[in-house]
Amino acid sequence: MGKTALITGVTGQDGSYLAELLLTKGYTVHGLVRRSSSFNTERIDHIYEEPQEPGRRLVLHHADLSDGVALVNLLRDLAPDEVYNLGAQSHVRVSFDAPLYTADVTGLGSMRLLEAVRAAGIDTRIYQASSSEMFGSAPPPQNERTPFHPRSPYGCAKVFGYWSTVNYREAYDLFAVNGILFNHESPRRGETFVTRKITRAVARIRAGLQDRLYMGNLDAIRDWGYAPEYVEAMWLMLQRDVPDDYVVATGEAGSVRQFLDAAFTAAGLDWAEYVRFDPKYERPSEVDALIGDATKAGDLLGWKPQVKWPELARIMVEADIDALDAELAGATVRIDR
Ligand code: NDP
Ligand code: GDR
Repeated sequence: MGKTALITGVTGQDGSYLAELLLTKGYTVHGLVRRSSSFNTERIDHIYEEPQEPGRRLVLHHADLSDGVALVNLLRDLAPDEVYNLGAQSHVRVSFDAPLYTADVTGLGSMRLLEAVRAAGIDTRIYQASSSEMFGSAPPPQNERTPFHPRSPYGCAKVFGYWSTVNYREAYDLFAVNGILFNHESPRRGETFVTRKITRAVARIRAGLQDRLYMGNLDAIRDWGYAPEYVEAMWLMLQRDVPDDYVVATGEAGSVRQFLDAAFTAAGLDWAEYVRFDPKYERPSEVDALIGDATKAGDLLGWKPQVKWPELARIMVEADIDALDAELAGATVRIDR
C-alpha cells in the first residue's frame, strides 16, 4: 500500500508541484480546496481525476483553514501518513490590507491543523510552510539560528505558525517540522508576486498588448529559487527519523531591479523604457534583504538547489511568452510546466 498525504493549499503554486511529486512517488494525495464562485483548480487540472474514476489517487475535499471542526473531521476520516500545510493568505502586501484575516488563516490556521491532528488521535507527520519573511529585518545571511524580526502581518502570522509547530512537537511529541523556505518561483507563480508580474508583463509588452509596468521598491533583495526543487525539500524533511526545522534557499540573491533587467533582456527588451514607479506597490514596512544559508538542508537532507535566479528569470519569461502565444492563437493554455 502506498502512503497517503493531505495537502492544504493544493491549488496554489507549491501545492500543485507537491501533488505531482507525491503522485509520482505512489502516494494517494488528498487536497483541501476552499469553495470559490469560479474555478480555482487551474494549477491541478492536468492531474485531476473524476470522482467516478476507479482507483483514483488525487482526491479533493472542500474545507477551509478557518474551519477547525472540518479539519478535525477530515483528518479523522483520512488518517493520512503526512500532512503538508501550504494553505495561507500568502501575499505580504495584501496582509497589510487584511491583517486579521491573514492572522486567522495563515497563523491560527496552522494551529487549527496541529490541534486537529492531535484531536483526531492519528499518527501523522506534519510539514508547516514557514517563511523567510519571519526573518524580516534580521541582516543576511539568515539560517536556522537567526532571530526572527517580522515586518508584516503575514510575517507575524508565520512566526506564530512556526512556534506552534515547535510547541506541538515538544508538548505532544508530534512529528512536526518547519521548512523555512526563501522565495521560490515558477511559471505557476501567482500573477501579483513580483517575479511573475514582471515576466508576464515582458510577454505582453513583447506582443504589443501593454506599454507600461508599474512597480514598487526596486532595491529589495531576494534569494529566488525554483519551486519544483523546493517541494522536494518539503518531502525530504518528512522522511527523516527525527523532526527538525530547515532553511531552504539558493544562497544567491539579486535585487528586483536586477531581476527586471534579466527578464526584459531575455526577450530583447530594455526594462527602463517601460517600468514606472507607483507607491501603491510599496509596503508600510519593507524587508530589505533575504539571502538564505541552506547548509543544514544540504548536510542532513542532501538537498541542493540547481536553478539560480538568472536562469529562473529566463524559464519564466519563456513560459509566459509560450502561454501568451498559445492564448493569442486560440489554443488551450496549459500550465503543467
Ligand atoms: P499560493 O498563494 O500560490 O497558494 C496558497 C494556497 O492556500 C492556495 O491553494 C489557496 O487557495 C490556499 N488558501 C488560501 N486561503 C485559504 C483558506 N482560508 N483555507 C484553505 N486554503 C486557503 O502560495 P504558494 O504556493 O506560493 O506557497 C505555499 C505556502 O508556502 C504558503 O503557506 C506560503 O505562505 C508559504 N511560503 C511560500 C513561499 C514562496 O516563495 N512561494 C516562501 C515561503 C513560504 P486558492 O487557490 O483558492 O486561493
Ligand atoms: P515577498 O514576495 O513579499 O518576498 O513574499 P513579492 O514577490 O510579493 O515581493 C518581493 C519584493 O519585491 C518588491 N516589489 C514588488 N512586489 C510586488 N508583489 N509587486 C510589485 O509591484 C513590486 N515592486 C517591488 C516587494 O516590495 C518585495 O520587497 C513572497 C511570498 O511568496 C510569501 O508568501 C513568502 O513567504 C515569501 O515570498 C518568502
